[in-house]
Amino acid sequence: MTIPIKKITLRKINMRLKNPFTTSFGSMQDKEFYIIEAADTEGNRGFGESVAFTSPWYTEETVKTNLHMIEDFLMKILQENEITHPDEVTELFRPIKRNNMAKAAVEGAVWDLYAKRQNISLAEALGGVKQEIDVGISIGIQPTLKDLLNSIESHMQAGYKRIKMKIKPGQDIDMLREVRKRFPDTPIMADANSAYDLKDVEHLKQLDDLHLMMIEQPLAHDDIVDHAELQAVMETPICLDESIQSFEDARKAVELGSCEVINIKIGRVGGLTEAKRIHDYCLKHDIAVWCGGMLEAGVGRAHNIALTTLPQFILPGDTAGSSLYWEKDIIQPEVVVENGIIQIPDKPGIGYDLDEKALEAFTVEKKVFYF
Ligand code: OSB
Ligand code: MG
Repeated sequence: MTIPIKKITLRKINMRLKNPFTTSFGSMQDKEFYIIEAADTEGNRGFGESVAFTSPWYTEETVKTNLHMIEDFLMKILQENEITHPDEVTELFRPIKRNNMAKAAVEGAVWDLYAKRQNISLAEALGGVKQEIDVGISIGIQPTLKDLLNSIESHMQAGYKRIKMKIKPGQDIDMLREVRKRFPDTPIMADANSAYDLKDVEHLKQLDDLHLMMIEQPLAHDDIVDHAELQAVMETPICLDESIQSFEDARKAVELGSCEVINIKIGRVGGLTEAKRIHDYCLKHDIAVWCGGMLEAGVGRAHNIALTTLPQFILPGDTAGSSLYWEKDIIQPEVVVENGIIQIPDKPGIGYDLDEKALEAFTVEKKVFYF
C-alpha cells in the first residue's frame, strides 16, 4: 500500500554539547542539524535526523550540503514518486551520487513513518531481534593524561561496556600504554579518524602489545587498499569507519581483507536500508559490526538504537545516553543507559516521543514541502 505522504517539514536545530568533542581534526561543541518530519494523510509523523557537521572534516558532507541536496533534489524525487516501502527510497535516490547523510536523514523519516503506519517498532520493522543492547562510550582527545584516566574511570564505573579513545600522531602509543597500565582488563579501542598513513606501519604495530579490541580507521578516509596491507601485518583488528560509504565498499573491503570489524553509521552509508544490507553481508561473512555515532540528538540516537537490535551488532556501539551529550534532549523519555545497557522501547516507530517544546526551543529555521 502506498505511503500517503502529505508534507515534509525541515527544522534546522541548534544544540550545544555539554562538553566540546575533540578529534584528530579539532574540537566541536555547537551542533547544527536538520530534523526531518514526514507526515501522512492520517496523522502519523515519522522523524529523521541529519548527521553532517558544519565543516567537512569527517567526510565531505556539511549541514549546508545536506540542505542543498534535500531541498533541491531529494524532495522533488519523493514528491514525484509513490512509495510503498522505505527500501524504495534508497532506489529512488540512487541517481543522486553519494551525499549519503542527506539521503539518510530523509529516508530515516520515511522508515519511522512506515513503522508507525504498521503499528510496529522501527526495530521490528528492520528485523531486529534484541530487547536490549550493549553500549560503549567514545571519549574525545583530552587535555591531559590525567583527564583521560579520570574520564575512563568514571565511564567504567557507570557501567559502559567498552571505552573508545581518539588518538592522533603524538598522542597515541605512550598514552595508550599508560591507559593499559591503569586499566589492564578494560575493553579499550582507539579511533584515529584517518590520521596515519602507510609510513606509520612500524609505529602502529606497537599497538599489538596493548591487546586493544580494535583500531578504527587508522589510514586515509577513502582507502581500502592500504588498510589491507596494514591488517596483514598487524594483529590488532582494524575497524573501518570513514572508508565504508556503501554496501559495495563493505563488500570490497571484506574481500580485500582490509578490516575485521565494520562500524556502521546510518548517515555515512545513506540510510537504514543500506545499513541493513551491510549488516546482512557481514553476518554472512562473519565480520563483526557495531553502530557508530555522530554525536546525535535523540532522533538520530533512536534510529541507531533500533538498528543495533539486528543480530550481527555483536560489539557495543557508540550510542551512549542522552545526558552524556545534552543538558536537554529533544525526545521523551531521553535515552537512558543503565549498567551499559539500553532497553529497546516497544512503542511504534523510533519508540521515543518528540519533546515538542524542546524541539521548538532549539529550532532556528523551518521549511515545509507539500505533496
Ligand atoms: O569517528 O566515530 C567517529 C564523533 C564525530 C565524528 C566521528 C566520530 C565520532 C565519535 C563519537 O567517535 C561518536 C558519538 O559518541 O556519537
Ligand atoms: Mg570513527
